[in-house]
Amino acid sequence: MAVVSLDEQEQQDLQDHFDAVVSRHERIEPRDWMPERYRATLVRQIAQHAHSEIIGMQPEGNWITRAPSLRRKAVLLAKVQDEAGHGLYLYSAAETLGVSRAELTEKLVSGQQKYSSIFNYPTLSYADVGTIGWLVDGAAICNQVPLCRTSYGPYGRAMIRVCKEESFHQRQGYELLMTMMSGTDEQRAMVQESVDRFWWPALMMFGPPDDDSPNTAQSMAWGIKRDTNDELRQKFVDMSVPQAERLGVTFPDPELRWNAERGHHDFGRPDWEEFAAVLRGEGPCNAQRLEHRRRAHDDGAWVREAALAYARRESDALEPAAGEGR
Ligand code: BYC
Repeated sequence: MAVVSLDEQEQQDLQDHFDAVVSRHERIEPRDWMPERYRATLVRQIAQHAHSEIIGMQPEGNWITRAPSLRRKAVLLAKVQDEAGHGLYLYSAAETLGVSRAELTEKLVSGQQKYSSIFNYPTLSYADVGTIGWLVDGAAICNQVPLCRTSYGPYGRAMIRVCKEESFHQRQGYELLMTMMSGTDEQRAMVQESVDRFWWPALMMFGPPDDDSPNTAQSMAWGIKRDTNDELRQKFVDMSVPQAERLGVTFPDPELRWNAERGHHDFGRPDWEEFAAVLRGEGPCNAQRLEHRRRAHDDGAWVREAALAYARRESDALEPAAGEGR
C-alpha cells in the first residue's frame, strides 16, 4: 500500500473533522481517520473487555457438571455460551482497528494484556453462580449500557447486543438466589457467604478511583467512556442496595448507608492494595485462569489448522487453472 504523507493543513483538517464528530456524539467508523492514541486506547480497552468475557467463562463453567437440576444446567450452559459469543463480537470489533484475534489472544496468554480483576476470584459454592449473575453481570451492565453510546461505532454496536444478553444473565442470577433464599437455613447462609466474598471485588470491577485512573480523562474527552469509574461505582451501589434488601442479604460494609443530602448511598473504601495485587497477577486464581486458557488454546490448535487448510483448499478451487479464463 502506498504511504501518503499529509501536509500540516490536511492533518489539521482531519483532526478538526474527528473532533467535530466526537463533540456531536456521533460515531467514528473504521475507515475514518482517527488519532493513533485513540486507536491504541480502543484496542487496549476492547481487547481487555474481550479477554474478560472469555476468561469469565471459567469461574461459572466450573459448576456446569454440578448444577443441581437439568433446568439449572441448561440455563448455566446457555449463559456461559453467551459469554463466548460476547468475546467474539468484541474481538471482531477490535479487528476493525487493524489487530487480529490471533494477535490479541497471544497477548492474553503471554500476560501482556489484562482481563477483569473479578475473574481471579474462585467460585467456592453453587451460590456463587447466582452471585456472579446478580452482582458481576449487574456491575457489567452498569458499565456497559453507557458504552452502547461510545464514540467508536463497532464497539457501541457490539455493546447493544451484549447488554441485552447481560440482562438475562443478571435476572437468572437473582432468580437463583431468590430460590435459595426461600430454601433452608444452610442455603440462606450459603448465599450470604457468597455475597460477602463477591461484594468488594464487584466494586473493584469499575477500575481505580478517578484520582488514580490514568485513562479516564482522555477516554471521556474522546467519548470512549461516557461516565467515570467512580460515577458508575456509585450507580451500582445505589442500584444494588434495594435489591439486597428484597433478597434478604446484607453487604459486608459497615459504612454503607443512605445519605439524604447527596441523594446517594455512602460506602466504604475498597481495598485498593488488594486490587493492585490482583492486577500484578497475585490474585487467588490468576495463574490457574491463564494456565487453563493457554491449555485450551493449545488444545484447539488442530481445529484452527484444519479450518485454515479447508479455507485454503476452497479458495484454490476458485482460482482459474493456468491458461484458463474465468
Ligand atoms: N480489572 O485508567 P483506568 C463480564 C486497568 S466481562 C483489570 O481506570 P480505563 C462477564 C485498566 O485497563 C465485562 N484491570 O482504565 C464475563 C488500566 O490498564 P493499563 C468486563 C483493570 O480503561 C463473563 C489501568 O487499570 N467489562 O461482564 O479507563 C462472566 C488503569 O485504569 C480494571 C469490561 O471490560 C479491572 N477491574 O477504565 C460474567 C468493560 N480496572 O492502562 C460477566 C470495558 C482498570 O495499565 N472496560 N483496570 O493497561 C472499561 O469500561 C474500562 O476499561 C474500565 C477501566 C472501566 C474497566
